[in-house]
Amino acid sequence: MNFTAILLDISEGVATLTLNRPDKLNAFTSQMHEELREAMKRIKADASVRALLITGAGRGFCAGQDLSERMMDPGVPKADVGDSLDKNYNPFLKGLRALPMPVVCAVNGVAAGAGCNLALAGDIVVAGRSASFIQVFSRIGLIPDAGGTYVLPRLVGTARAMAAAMLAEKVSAEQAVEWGMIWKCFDDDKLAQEARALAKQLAGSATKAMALTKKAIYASWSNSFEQQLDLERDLQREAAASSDFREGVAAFNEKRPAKFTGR
Ligand code: T3D
Repeated sequence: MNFTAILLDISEGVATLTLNRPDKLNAFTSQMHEELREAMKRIKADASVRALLITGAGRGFCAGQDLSERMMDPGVPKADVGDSLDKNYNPFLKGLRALPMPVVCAVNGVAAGAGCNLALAGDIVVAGRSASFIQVFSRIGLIPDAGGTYVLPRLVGTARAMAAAMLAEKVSAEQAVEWGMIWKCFDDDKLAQEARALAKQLAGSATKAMALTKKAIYASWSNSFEQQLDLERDLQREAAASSDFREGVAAFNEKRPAKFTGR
């Protein structure tokens, strides 16, 4: 499959997935979803990939579902948006959560609707200073989807999540950092370079430990303290069985930088 609605580049251990419909602020179409499915297959199958970077082409990150695919022309059966979530958005978001490597989202402009919640699905989210986040759904009579009602209150608390969802006000990148919704923001002209450097740093880290860290931290959202301690014990056993653990300890004792291989 040739990609047009997205771009996929794999180099230096980093897969960079760029949403590529800049004239429509990278709104999701069925074709884009099809290409994203294929891209995720390729990323998972490529053992050289140790970090995923997601960004948008042009002035936006992603404006959510392309609403021209949801025109309600008389006589045309209504799209079943539940089916669209089941078939497109939810598997993609579950795939990102389960991906055994860090996912960095570099939000280069407006992130609205499902585009906002895709941005928040990154394990580490960075943004350009002029970027913004909008839970735009209420403006068109929908509820936040693509994980928004799960992730947002956990990141920023119920009060902010509820107001963001009901009022659909723009949250600036700086405000998002202040709220703990994202990790950092950078000057717009530095974002691509900073995000790439971050993804490369992660790609050179102990990938197994990264994958297990993300598993543990997300599991903590629904675990008790006791369950979480048990999970840490189990996952730490797995991490300690990796050659990267041996390398990390050897490098420390030999006073040299570790050379992690991701195994
Ligand atoms: O249906 C299902 O499958 C269920 C899943 C739903 C998930 C969802 O994401 S629902 C939410 C859908 N998204 C929206 O409602 C956002 C609509 N867009 C906007 O509100 C604004 O565009 C923004 C606030 C994001 C940005 O505003 P602004 O002023 O910076 O840009 P603009 O001029 O509105 O947009 C630029 C172009 O992109 C424009 O096209 P044109 O006129 O130049 O040819 C605009 O129509 C197009 N565009 C932006 N968002 C969408 C879009 N076209 C189609 N669908 C969009 N979502």
